[in-house]
Amino acid sequence: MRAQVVIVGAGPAGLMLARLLELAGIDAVILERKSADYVLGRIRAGVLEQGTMDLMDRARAGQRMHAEGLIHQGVELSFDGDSQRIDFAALIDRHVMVYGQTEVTRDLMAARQARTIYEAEDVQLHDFDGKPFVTYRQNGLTHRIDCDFIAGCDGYHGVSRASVPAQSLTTFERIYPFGWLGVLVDQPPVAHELIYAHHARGFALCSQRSPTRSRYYVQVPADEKVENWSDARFWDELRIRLNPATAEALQTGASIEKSIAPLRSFVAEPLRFGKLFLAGDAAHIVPPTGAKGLNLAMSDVAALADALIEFFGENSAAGIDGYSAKVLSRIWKAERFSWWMTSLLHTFPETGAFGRRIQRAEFDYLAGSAAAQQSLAENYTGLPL
Ligand code: RFL
Ligand code: PHB
Repeated sequence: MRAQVVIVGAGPAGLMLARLLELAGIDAVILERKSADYVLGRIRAGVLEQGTMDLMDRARAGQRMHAEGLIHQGVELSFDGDSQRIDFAALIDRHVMVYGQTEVTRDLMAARQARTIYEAEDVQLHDFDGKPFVTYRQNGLTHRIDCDFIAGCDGYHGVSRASVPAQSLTTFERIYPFGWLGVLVDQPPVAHELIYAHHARGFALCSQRSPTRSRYYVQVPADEKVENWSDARFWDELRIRLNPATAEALQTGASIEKSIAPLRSFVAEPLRFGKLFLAGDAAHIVPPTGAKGLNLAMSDVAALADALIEFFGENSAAGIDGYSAKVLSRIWKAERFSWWMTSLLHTFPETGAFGRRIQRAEFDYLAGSAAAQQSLAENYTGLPL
């Protein structure tokens, strides 16, 4: 088999890239290790930046998002019970949309015309410095696809970044000593907007998926086990960390999903190795506090799609040559913002009394400064692509 581009991974990055290439008449094949149902079963991000919404429209997959997504004009931050709303609309005339990653994935899968090869085992990348090809196994048979380029959109644990010789790659990493325990529940959200809360016992987040489905998180130690958390224990802990009026209004119920995600900051450099490109979580990880992971994956593949379209359409390598430097400059800004939001809102075992006073001062500065709020709003709603 032959394709112009082989995309490894059918997460949001791989599916969006495939769709943008398909609309430009470029023949791309996706190889995905899991089944389509498995990919759709992952509960992850929930907030879309304007640039991601625009990209869904460009992919002609935005119809349901516009009908069902919830536009949010701001978020609430709370610190030891004191609240501050950050009004995106008034500060910078922008907004975000609450629409789950699962729905984005479903819409992109539905829009795609060409075939995605699911349950492709043992994907291997070959000769990406010369004449690239990819092999995989399915039903006991090994298949080979020759191609012009390979796009590694296979997430943090994928094969693409792991195929690059160690001496060609520099990585930067910060592992946080905590994770997020998340619960999905079929109850109306406690508030119209998201609430990010700092409490002496740790961070909490009130998010949502729809007017009848909510997503809540609490910070837990990195080695915590989900089995230790009954629904009752989760709701009790969440209530403690919210301010009293919010805790009172919280509507609880049986969880329909409960899991712990570790928090990590990670960047690989560069993001091009001959005919291989990395994009999305394969290239970088942010802690979820800034709601940037999915959005960064989308902005990477928007740039990569444009570079490949320029290469095939105009026979110009300028776009692919510039890809790595271009996206890394935006990636590092999102890394900074996610690290900053995480630092402000979580409790750190090593921080001590001095560190908590600094966090409090940061919150008070934010509450009293339109400039500081504007900076948060600008980053949260998404820096220009
Ligand atoms: P994905 O979504 O991980 O998709 C990668 C795909 O590649 C497949 N794959 C392979 N396929 C073939 N061969 C191999 N060897 C392969 N290895 C892997 C995988 O099965 C998968 O289908 O990466 P992508 O497309 O770059 O998208 C990135 C986003 O998914 C990610 O940034 C966000 O979901 C991050 N994230 C969150 N972001 C937020 O903004 N808010 C959140 O609340 C939030 N929660 C999360 C998250 C990420 C999590 N991970 C990665 C464990 C919660 C979790 C648990
Ligand atoms: C979510 O709804 O899952 C969510 C929202 C905002 C975040 C992280 C996760 O910052």
